[in-house]
Amino acid sequence: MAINRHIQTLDEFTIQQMRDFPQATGELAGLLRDIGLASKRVHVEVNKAGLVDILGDAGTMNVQGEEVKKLDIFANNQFMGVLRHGISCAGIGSEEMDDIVVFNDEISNKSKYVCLFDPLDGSSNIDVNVSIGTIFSIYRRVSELGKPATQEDFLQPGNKQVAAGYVIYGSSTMLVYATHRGVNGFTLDQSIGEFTMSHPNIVCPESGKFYSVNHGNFFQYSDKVQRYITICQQKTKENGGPYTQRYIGSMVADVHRNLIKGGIFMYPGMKDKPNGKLRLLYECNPFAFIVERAGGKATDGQQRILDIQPTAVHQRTPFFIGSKLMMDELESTS
Ligand code: P6P
Repeated sequence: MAINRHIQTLDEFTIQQMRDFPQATGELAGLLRDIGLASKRVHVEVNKAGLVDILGDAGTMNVQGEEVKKLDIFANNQFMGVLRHGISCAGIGSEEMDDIVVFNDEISNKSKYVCLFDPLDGSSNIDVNVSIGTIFSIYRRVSELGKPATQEDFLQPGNKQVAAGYVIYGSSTMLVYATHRGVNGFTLDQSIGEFTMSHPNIVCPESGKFYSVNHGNFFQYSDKVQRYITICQQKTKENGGPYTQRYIGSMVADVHRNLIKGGIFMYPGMKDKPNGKLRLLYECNPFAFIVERAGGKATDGQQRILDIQPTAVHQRTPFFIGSKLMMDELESTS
């Protein structure tokens, strides 16, 4: 008997979402389609890294003072190109670009959304074949439609995000995105070149066994964070453990695992870097939006990530994210 197992593609899903909201204009569906297209192009390059001359440094430094890998630049150009020539985005901010880029053409100025990207997070892992990812954040503009987007469109708190997501280029390529309606995961089916629904209605387990942190910085962390890490190390069967320390050094891979299986990821502030390393707008806000939609929590150690009022595109923040009960235990650690 033929199995009529219709697997919904990303485009079919976003169109279905529109049917549920007759007032929807289709711009968000179009924006997600554009991001999916650029992600497929990045997937092709990432999966042949090593075969062609795209490994290694591009010989330039980004605004963070980090060596820029050639794939970083390629990925940034893919997202920039697709969105600039689409009809759903008025401008983008990116880890790879010093300032926001306002597309400022007649069609783009009428678009009601702006996007922020980390086009290829974890790029230091490219040369050693470790999973890397794209992270994106989508806001409705606060500036006047018909005119160019402004800085204020990009400096909104994370709780104003319309949608957020990531693509993980790993053993398979998956696109996960969240709206206020929930979190859904789509795996790239290379036989048809489409992202297809593989993880509907993702829920972050209330607790888990994974804790993710760079132990090399242990003595740079606050006493509270050190005490919580020690608590994790001392967990036994009797009190919800034993825990496993898993830290890939690629945030998309670490947070994705903890989202699916339960766990906590921490990039705390340190004595010499009180705001830590990770960027608020295009790394922490998108993941905080996704994990909260899935039932988890995300803070900077003091407040919800999503409530932080940004002041600069590339600002950093300490970052704690994961299963609700594990985050509660961290917060209650004295
Ligand atoms: P560290 C990758 O460079 C990244 O931005 C994140 O993907 C990752 O979680 C973090 O930095 C790793 O930083 O200092 O532990 O190597």
